[in-house]
Amino acid sequence: MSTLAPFALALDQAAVTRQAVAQISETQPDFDLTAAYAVQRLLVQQRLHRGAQRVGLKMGFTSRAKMRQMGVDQMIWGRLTDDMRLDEGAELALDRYLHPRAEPEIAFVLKRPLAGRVSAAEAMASVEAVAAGIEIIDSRYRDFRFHLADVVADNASSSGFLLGTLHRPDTDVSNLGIAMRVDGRVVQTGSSAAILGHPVRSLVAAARLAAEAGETLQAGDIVLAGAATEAIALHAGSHVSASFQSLGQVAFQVSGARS
Ligand code: OOG
Ligand code: MG
Repeated sequence: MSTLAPFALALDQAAVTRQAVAQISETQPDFDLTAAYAVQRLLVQQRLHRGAQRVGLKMGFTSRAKMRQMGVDQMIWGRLTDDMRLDEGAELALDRYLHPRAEPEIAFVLKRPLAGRVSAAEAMASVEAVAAGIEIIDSRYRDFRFHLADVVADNASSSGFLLGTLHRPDTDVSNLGIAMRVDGRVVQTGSSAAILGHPVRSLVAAARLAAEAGETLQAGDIVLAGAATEAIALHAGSHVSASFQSLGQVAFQVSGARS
Protein backbone atom coordinates (compact mmCIF):
# COMPACT_ATOMS: atom_id res chain seq x y z
CA MET A 1 0.00 0.00 0.00
CA SER A 2 1.42 3.36 -0.94
CA THR A 3 1.91 5.91 1.80
CA LEU A 4 -0.87 7.93 0.20
CA ALA A 5 -3.47 5.16 0.22
CA PRO A 6 -4.67 5.82 3.79
CA PHE A 7 -5.58 9.38 2.80
CA ALA A 8 -7.56 8.16 -0.19
CA LEU A 9 -9.37 5.60 1.99
CA ALA A 10 -10.16 8.24 4.62
CA LEU A 11 -11.54 10.68 2.03
CA ASP A 12 -13.60 7.93 0.43
CA GLN A 13 -15.03 6.91 3.81
CA ALA A 14 -15.74 10.54 4.62
CA ALA A 15 -17.86 10.82 1.50
CA VAL A 16 -19.65 7.53 2.19
CA THR A 17 -20.34 8.19 5.88
CA ARG A 18 -20.63 12.00 5.63
CA GLN A 19 -18.14 12.33 8.48
CA ALA A 20 -15.64 15.02 7.61
CA VAL A 21 -11.90 14.33 7.99
CA ALA A 22 -8.88 16.50 8.71
CA GLN A 23 -7.09 18.13 5.79
CA ILE A 24 -4.12 16.10 4.56
CA SER A 25 -1.85 19.17 4.55
CA GLU A 26 -2.38 19.51 8.30
CA THR A 27 -0.21 16.47 8.96
CA GLN A 28 1.74 16.45 5.65
CA PRO A 29 3.13 19.96 5.21
CA ASP A 30 4.83 18.89 1.93
CA PHE A 31 1.60 17.61 0.42
CA ASP A 32 1.85 18.83 -3.18
CA LEU A 33 -0.22 18.60 -6.36
CA THR A 34 1.55 15.45 -7.61
CA ALA A 35 0.72 13.63 -4.39
CA ALA A 36 -2.78 15.14 -4.45
CA TYR A 37 -3.59 13.75 -7.91
CA ALA A 38 -2.27 10.35 -6.80
CA VAL A 39 -4.66 10.45 -3.81
CA GLN A 40 -7.50 11.49 -6.11
CA ARG A 41 -6.82 8.54 -8.44
CA LEU A 42 -6.80 6.09 -5.51
CA LEU A 43 -9.93 7.67 -4.07
CA VAL A 44 -11.86 7.27 -7.30
CA GLN A 45 -10.49 3.72 -7.70
CA GLN A 46 -12.31 2.82 -4.47
CA ARG A 47 -15.58 3.84 -6.09
CA LEU A 48 -14.77 1.93 -9.28
CA HIS A 49 -14.09 -1.19 -7.15
CA ARG A 50 -17.59 -0.77 -5.70
CA GLY A 51 -19.01 -0.86 -9.21
CA ALA A 52 -19.15 2.79 -10.27
CA GLN A 53 -18.20 3.59 -13.87
CA ARG A 54 -15.97 6.43 -14.96
CA VAL A 55 -17.96 8.81 -17.16
CA GLY A 56 -15.62 11.74 -17.69
CA LEU A 57 -13.87 14.63 -16.11
CA LYS A 58 -14.53 18.01 -14.53
CA MET A 59 -12.38 21.06 -14.88
CA GLY A 60 -12.01 23.58 -12.06
CA PHE A 61 -10.89 27.20 -11.82
CA THR A 62 -11.30 27.94 -15.50
CA SER A 63 -12.93 31.32 -14.84
CA ARG A 64 -11.91 34.45 -12.94
CA ALA A 65 -15.14 34.33 -10.92
CA LYS A 66 -14.24 30.94 -9.48
CA MET A 67 -10.57 31.75 -9.03
CA ARG A 68 -11.52 34.93 -7.18
CA GLN A 69 -14.08 33.13 -5.01
CA MET A 70 -11.49 30.59 -3.87
CA GLY A 71 -8.34 32.74 -4.19
CA VAL A 72 -6.42 30.58 -6.70
CA ASP A 73 -4.89 31.03 -10.14
CA GLN A 74 -4.40 27.47 -11.37
CA MET A 75 -6.68 25.07 -13.22
CA ILE A 76 -7.42 21.73 -11.60
CA TRP A 77 -9.40 18.68 -12.65
CA GLY A 78 -11.32 15.81 -11.13
CA ARG A 79 -13.01 12.61 -12.20
CA LEU A 80 -16.70 11.97 -12.82
CA THR A 81 -18.36 8.63 -12.09
CA ASP A 82 -21.89 7.53 -12.95
CA ASP A 83 -22.97 7.41 -9.30
CA MET A 84 -22.42 11.20 -9.14
CA ARG A 85 -25.06 11.89 -11.75
CA LEU A 86 -28.50 13.21 -10.83
CA ASP A 87 -31.39 13.26 -13.25
CA GLU A 88 -32.43 16.66 -14.48
CA GLY A 89 -35.30 17.86 -12.26
CA ALA A 90 -34.43 15.32 -9.55
CA GLU A 91 -34.45 15.81 -5.81
CA LEU A 92 -31.02 16.20 -4.23
CA ALA A 93 -30.91 14.48 -0.82
CA LEU A 94 -29.24 17.10 1.35
CA ASP A 95 -28.16 14.51 3.94
CA ARG A 96 -25.89 12.84 1.39
CA TYR A 97 -23.55 15.83 1.50
CA LEU A 98 -21.57 17.80 4.06
CA HIS A 99 -21.84 21.41 2.81
CA PRO A 100 -22.95 21.20 -0.80
CA ARG A 101 -22.83 24.06 -3.26
CA ALA A 102 -24.01 24.29 -6.85
CA GLU A 103 -22.55 26.03 -9.86
CA PRO A 104 -23.56 26.32 -13.51
CA GLU A 105 -21.37 24.43 -15.98
CA ILE A 106 -21.25 23.84 -19.70
CA ALA A 107 -20.92 20.15 -20.50
CA PHE A 108 -19.36 18.55 -23.56
CA VAL A 109 -20.11 14.96 -24.54
CA LEU A 110 -17.44 13.38 -26.72
CA LYS A 111 -17.94 11.15 -29.73
CA ARG A 112 -14.31 10.12 -30.03
CA PRO A 113 -11.19 9.97 -27.88
CA LEU A 114 -9.21 13.12 -27.30
CA ALA A 115 -5.69 12.89 -25.98
CA GLY A 116 -2.72 15.07 -25.41
CA ARG A 117 -2.09 18.40 -27.09
CA VAL A 118 -5.03 19.15 -29.36
CA SER A 119 -6.19 22.34 -31.06
CA ALA A 120 -9.53 24.00 -30.32
CA ALA A 121 -10.71 22.85 -33.77
CA GLU A 122 -9.73 19.25 -33.00
CA ALA A 123 -11.45 19.45 -29.64
CA MET A 124 -14.66 20.80 -31.22
CA ALA A 125 -14.54 18.07 -33.87
CA SER A 126 -14.54 15.43 -31.14
CA VAL A 127 -17.71 16.78 -29.52
CA GLU A 128 -20.96 14.90 -29.99
CA ALA A 129 -23.18 17.24 -27.99
CA VAL A 130 -23.15 20.23 -25.67
CA ALA A 131 -25.49 20.79 -22.74
CA ALA A 132 -26.34 23.06 -19.86
CA GLY A 133 -25.16 21.52 -16.63
CA ILE A 134 -24.89 22.03 -12.90
CA GLU A 135 -22.07 20.71 -10.76
CA ILE A 136 -22.60 19.92 -7.08
CA ILE A 137 -19.41 20.56 -5.17
CA ASP A 138 -18.78 19.58 -1.58
CA SER A 139 -15.77 19.23 0.67
CA ARG A 140 -15.07 16.22 2.81
CA TYR A 141 -12.80 18.21 5.10
CA ARG A 142 -13.52 19.40 8.62
CA ASP A 143 -13.07 23.14 9.30
CA PHE A 144 -11.84 23.55 5.75
CA ARG A 145 -9.19 26.17 5.07
CA PHE A 146 -8.58 26.45 1.35
CA HIS A 147 -5.51 24.50 0.24
CA LEU A 148 -5.24 23.58 -3.44
CA ALA A 149 -3.61 20.16 -3.00
CA ASP A 150 -6.22 19.16 -0.41
CA VAL A 151 -9.00 20.15 -2.82
CA VAL A 152 -7.42 18.17 -5.68
CA ALA A 153 -7.07 15.08 -3.46
CA ASP A 154 -10.78 15.41 -2.61
CA ASN A 155 -11.60 14.94 -6.31
CA ALA A 156 -11.55 18.70 -6.88
CA SER A 157 -14.62 18.94 -4.60
CA SER A 158 -16.77 17.24 -7.21
CA SER A 159 -19.77 15.46 -5.72
CA GLY A 160 -22.46 15.41 -8.34
CA PHE A 161 -23.65 16.79 -11.63
CA LEU A 162 -26.67 16.98 -13.84
CA LEU A 163 -27.10 17.72 -17.51
CA GLY A 164 -29.94 19.32 -19.45
CA THR A 165 -31.03 18.46 -22.96
CA LEU A 166 -28.22 17.59 -25.35
CA HIS A 167 -27.69 20.09 -28.17
CA ARG A 168 -25.91 19.82 -31.51
CA PRO A 169 -22.12 20.06 -31.33
CA ASP A 170 -22.08 23.14 -33.59
CA THR A 171 -24.18 25.13 -31.10
CA ASP A 172 -22.25 28.35 -30.45
CA VAL A 173 -21.22 28.23 -26.78
CA SER A 174 -18.65 31.03 -27.00
CA ASN A 175 -20.65 33.74 -25.25
CA LEU A 176 -23.84 32.47 -23.64
CA GLY A 177 -25.57 34.42 -20.90
CA ILE A 178 -25.89 32.29 -17.75
CA ALA A 179 -28.31 32.81 -14.87
CA MET A 180 -28.49 30.76 -11.72
CA ARG A 181 -31.76 30.97 -9.79
CA VAL A 182 -32.90 29.85 -6.36
CA ASP A 183 -36.68 29.65 -6.02
CA GLY A 184 -36.96 31.74 -9.16
CA ARG A 185 -34.74 34.56 -7.90
CA VAL A 186 -31.55 35.26 -9.86
CA VAL A 187 -28.54 34.73 -7.55
CA GLN A 188 -25.64 34.56 -10.03
CA THR A 189 -25.16 35.76 -13.58
CA GLY A 190 -22.28 35.27 -15.96
CA SER A 191 -21.19 34.45 -19.46
CA SER A 192 -19.65 31.30 -20.91
CA ALA A 193 -16.96 33.57 -22.40
CA ALA A 194 -15.61 33.82 -18.85
CA ILE A 195 -14.43 30.20 -19.19
CA LEU A 196 -10.92 30.74 -20.59
CA GLY A 197 -12.39 33.09 -23.23
CA HIS A 198 -14.26 30.13 -24.80
CA PRO A 199 -15.36 26.90 -23.05
CA VAL A 200 -13.70 24.78 -25.75
CA ARG A 201 -10.35 25.87 -24.29
CA SER A 202 -11.35 24.04 -21.14
CA LEU A 203 -11.86 20.89 -23.22
CA VAL A 204 -8.41 21.39 -24.77
CA ALA A 205 -6.95 21.73 -21.27
CA ALA A 206 -8.86 18.65 -20.09
CA ALA A 207 -7.32 16.54 -22.87
CA ARG A 208 -3.84 17.78 -21.98
CA LEU A 209 -4.18 17.35 -18.22
CA ALA A 210 -5.72 13.88 -18.57
CA ALA A 211 -2.85 12.88 -20.89
CA GLU A 212 -0.30 14.15 -18.38
CA ALA A 213 -1.89 11.75 -15.90
CA GLY A 214 -1.66 8.91 -18.43
CA GLU A 215 -5.37 9.01 -19.28
CA THR A 216 -7.33 9.60 -22.45
CA LEU A 217 -10.71 11.24 -22.79
CA GLN A 218 -12.93 8.56 -24.31
CA ALA A 219 -15.88 8.50 -26.66
CA GLY A 220 -18.98 9.07 -24.53
CA ASP A 221 -17.09 11.00 -21.86
CA ILE A 222 -18.67 14.05 -20.26
CA VAL A 223 -16.40 17.02 -19.65
CA LEU A 224 -17.61 19.81 -17.36
CA ALA A 225 -15.86 22.99 -18.45
CA GLY A 226 -15.80 24.70 -15.05
CA ALA A 227 -18.09 27.28 -13.51
CA ALA A 228 -18.37 30.76 -14.95
CA THR A 229 -19.90 32.13 -11.74
CA GLU A 230 -19.36 31.65 -8.04
CA ALA A 231 -20.93 28.59 -6.43
CA ILE A 232 -24.00 28.98 -4.22
CA ALA A 233 -24.65 27.15 -0.95
CA LEU A 234 -27.62 24.75 -0.95
CA HIS A 235 -30.39 24.91 1.61
CA ALA A 236 -33.30 22.58 2.40
CA GLY A 237 -36.32 23.02 0.17
CA SER A 238 -34.67 25.23 -2.45
CA HIS A 239 -35.36 24.88 -6.14
CA VAL A 240 -32.14 25.57 -8.02
CA SER A 241 -31.87 26.17 -11.75
CA ALA A 242 -29.23 27.28 -14.21
CA SER A 243 -30.19 28.64 -17.60
CA PHE A 244 -27.85 29.11 -20.49
CA GLN A 245 -28.96 31.19 -23.44
CA SER A 246 -29.71 28.77 -26.33
CA LEU A 247 -28.87 25.64 -24.28
CA GLY A 248 -31.93 25.98 -22.07
CA GLN A 249 -32.31 25.24 -18.41
CA VAL A 250 -31.33 22.51 -15.98
CA ALA A 251 -32.76 22.31 -12.46
CA PHE A 252 -33.07 20.29 -9.29
CA GLN A 253 -34.94 20.42 -6.01
CA VAL A 254 -33.12 20.26 -2.67
CA SER A 255 -34.84 17.83 -0.25
CA GLY A 256 -36.52 18.92 2.95
CA ALA A 257 -38.71 21.80 4.00
CA ARG A 258 -37.62 25.37 3.48
CA SER A 259 -36.40 26.88 6.74
C1 OOG B 1 -13.15 23.52 -6.34
C2 OOG B 1 -13.89 23.17 -7.59
C3 OOG B 1 -13.74 24.17 -8.71
C4 OOG B 1 -14.96 24.95 -10.85
O1 OOG B 1 -15.92 24.78 -11.61
O2 OOG B 1 -14.21 25.92 -10.94
C5 OOG B 1 -14.75 23.93 -9.78
C6 OOG B 1 -13.94 24.35 -5.38
O3 OOG B 1 -14.56 25.35 -5.76
O4 OOG B 1 -13.92 23.98 -4.19
O5 OOG B 1 -15.42 22.94 -9.81
MG1 MG C 1 -17.16 23.16 -11.10
